Amino acid sequence: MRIVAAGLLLTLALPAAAAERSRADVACAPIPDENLDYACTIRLTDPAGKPVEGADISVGADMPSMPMAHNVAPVKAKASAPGVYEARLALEMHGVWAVKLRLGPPHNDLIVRRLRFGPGKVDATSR
Ligand SMILES: [Cu+2]
Repeated sequence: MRIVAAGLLLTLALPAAAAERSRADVACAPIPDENLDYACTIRLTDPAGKPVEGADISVGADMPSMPMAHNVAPVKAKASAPGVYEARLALEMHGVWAVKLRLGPPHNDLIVRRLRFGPGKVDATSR
C-alpha cells in the first residue's frame, strides 16, 4: 500500500505541461549598415527534437534593466525552412534585451531569451 502511494506522488510531481513545451534556439546578428536592426533566427523543436512547422510566433523585446522605457512592437516571425523562423528586430539602443517569443495556438507559450546586443555582435547572457 505504501509503495502504491509513493508511485502516485511521483506521477503527480512530474510537470506534464513543461514536458510538452517546444524548445526555441534564438540567434541574432546585426544587419550590416542598419545600426540597431538585428536579424534573428529561431529554431523551434518539439520535446523529441523534431522541427515544429507552421508555428505562429511573434517576437518582441524589452530591456530588463529599463522597465517600461522601451516599446519595441512585436513582429511576426516568418518561416524560412521547416522549424526555422526569421524576424527582424528594430531595437532602440545597445545592451541586454529580453527577447520574447510568443507562440500562438496550439503551442500557447512565452519563451524569453536574454541577449546582449552590441555594435557588431550579439552574445547570450544570463544577466
Ligand atoms: Cu534601454
